[in-house]
Amino acid sequence: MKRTRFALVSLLSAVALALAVESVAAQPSTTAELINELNLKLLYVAVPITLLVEVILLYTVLKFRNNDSPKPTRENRRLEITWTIATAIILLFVGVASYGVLANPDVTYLEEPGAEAGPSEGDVVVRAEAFQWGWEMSYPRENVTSGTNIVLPQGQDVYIQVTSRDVIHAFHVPEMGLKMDAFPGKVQTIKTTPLETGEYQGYCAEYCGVAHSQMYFTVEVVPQDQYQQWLQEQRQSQQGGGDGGNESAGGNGNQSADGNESGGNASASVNAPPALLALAN
Ligand SMILES: [Cu+2]
Repeated sequence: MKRTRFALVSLLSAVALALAVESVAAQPSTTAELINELNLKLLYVAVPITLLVEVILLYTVLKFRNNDSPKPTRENRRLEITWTIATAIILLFVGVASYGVLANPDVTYLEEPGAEAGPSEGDVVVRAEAFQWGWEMSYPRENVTSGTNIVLPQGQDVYIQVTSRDVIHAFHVPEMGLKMDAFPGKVQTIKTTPLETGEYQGYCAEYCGVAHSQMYFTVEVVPQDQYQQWLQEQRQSQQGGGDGGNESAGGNGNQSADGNESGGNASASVNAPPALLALAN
């Protein structure tokens, strides 16, 4: 009996330790930070439970391996109350920790009026429009399009409005913890704050036809001043065309070849051959 109680006490201590865990190493975005911290916390709870179960299992198998006439366990109210309470505490911790992350606007952003303040003056609004088979990224506030490349300033609140032109796609940037379905005729918003500069790979995460696997895009996080400079360059190079008429915003199979300084962008949108297009229709 003492042994069991000892095991339960160590389990509870491990859970308490998990609560005190310091934050994970630098994360690409606030969203990734929230998700990865929760993952680590849950791991701190799950590992001791797994070990406890495995140890009891091994002990039982070894100890009773030659026991042909086992005696049934007698009722032990104390033990039953202890493990009920321990389980309740663990589940409560998991529930509260998960809900805290799920309800955070950087993980689940709700656009209900009054529920959550929308993008303010200095925030970045990006529109990510998916189509068969590629992406058209644009900055509606700046009247700028950027092909399949998104450039974001570090440390600034970002709102990505995900939508689709045709079928259901999904916007997914695993490293930054961003994922959202892209529905035709519906705009769903992701809110996040990029924390680390760098280039992050994104892709379509909803099977949408023959060239689905080529629906790549990149998210480039740069310092604020570099972002402003990039924006300025885009505005200047796209001035002539105005809304929608510029060279990087063609309809089907656009190439986004507007030699911007982010160069080496290997993920140009898909130029689907006519045969593939015919297949899909
Ligand atoms: Cu797709």
